[in-house]
Amino acid sequence: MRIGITCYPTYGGSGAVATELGLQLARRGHEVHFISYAQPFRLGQFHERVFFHEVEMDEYPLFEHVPYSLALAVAIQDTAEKHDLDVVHVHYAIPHATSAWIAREMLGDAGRLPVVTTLHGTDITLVGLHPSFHRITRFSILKSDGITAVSDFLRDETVRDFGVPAERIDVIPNFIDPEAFRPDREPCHRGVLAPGGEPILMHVSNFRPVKRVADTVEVLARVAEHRPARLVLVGDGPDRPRVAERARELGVEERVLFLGKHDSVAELLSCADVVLLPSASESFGLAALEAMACGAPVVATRVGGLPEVVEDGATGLLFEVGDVEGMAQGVRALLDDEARRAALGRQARERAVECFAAERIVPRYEALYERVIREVTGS
Ligand code: GMT
Repeated sequence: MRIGITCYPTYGGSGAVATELGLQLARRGHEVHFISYAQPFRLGQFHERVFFHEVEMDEYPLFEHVPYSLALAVAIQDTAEKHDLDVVHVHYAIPHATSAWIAREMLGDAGRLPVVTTLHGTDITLVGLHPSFHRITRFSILKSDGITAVSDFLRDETVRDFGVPAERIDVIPNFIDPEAFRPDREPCHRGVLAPGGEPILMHVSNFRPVKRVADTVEVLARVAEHRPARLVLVGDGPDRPRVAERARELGVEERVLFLGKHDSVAELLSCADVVLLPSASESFGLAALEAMACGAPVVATRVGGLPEVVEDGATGLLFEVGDVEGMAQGVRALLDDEARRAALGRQARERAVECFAAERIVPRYEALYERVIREVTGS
């Protein structure tokens, strides 16, 4: 099939998932056309069947904000016509599902273009609830020929808050490439990340308020009262200054390493002894799955879709949002009992491979594309 994919190219789970999906589809023989305002951040490698189409936009003095949704709609229509796309798969409903609907309307019945929308998280649980977006998000989701959500939690939120019938939503979880994310990734950076050989706590995110990154520093400070430990923070975003300030206030800035944004998080996650994900909300928590695939137990919050990824007591530990004392005690218990920590790490790897490997999940997207193409075009 010839598949168009639209996503946010910036650092975040939805862009990572969309990019990996495109690469996996290309490896399985499909032709993949990414359509976005910039090259997706994980699309570094060349692949003979992967193409990137940049959305062209013109600044004009009259515009306070360039109407990206319209430019994207035209780019989708152009790419669909020039490359005879069989289906367009958009990730994150706002504004991608709307742009895809406009493109399909402009193509008319002759070029009837099936559209699949994947809901990722805050398009439903936060941004989409805003009065400026709610009605058009609902409209655009319902106009999609196929709808997926990355967790049962997110499907249920979509049913409750947007009135989308449950039977229209396929739950297809996020996935990982178990060869890319694995415990023995080389080169190993432990010597750099923890020169004194201390255990490594790690967190990966875009440092937005919903991630509660400062809680990772609170956990580290409590653990460090009893034993050596380092906290490696991967990523960057609006909360980074506040996190650095909290580390200074708690007197642990020497134990906290800010690494900034990295595309190769797999090499880093495979150095972690425990990965922390204390989010206030997560529809899935791709970072938790990537950590599990790298053999790291995950200490996270019992919110959203995270309990569908992290099995409490088996592949990690789950706590209420803000329970930094509980998380610190959980981390200490794991670090004080290496056999148990390693066992949870092995079980985390097993669950990641058995339940969330690309070879299990990607065929579900292929089957969905084939279904909507049959339903829409009759062929
Ligand atoms: O929803 C967002 O904030 C954006 C998105 C992203 O691009 O990071 O995150 C969501 O999609 C990820 C991939 O499906 C999920 O793993 C994240 O849990 C989800 N974020 C939230 O629900 C806050």
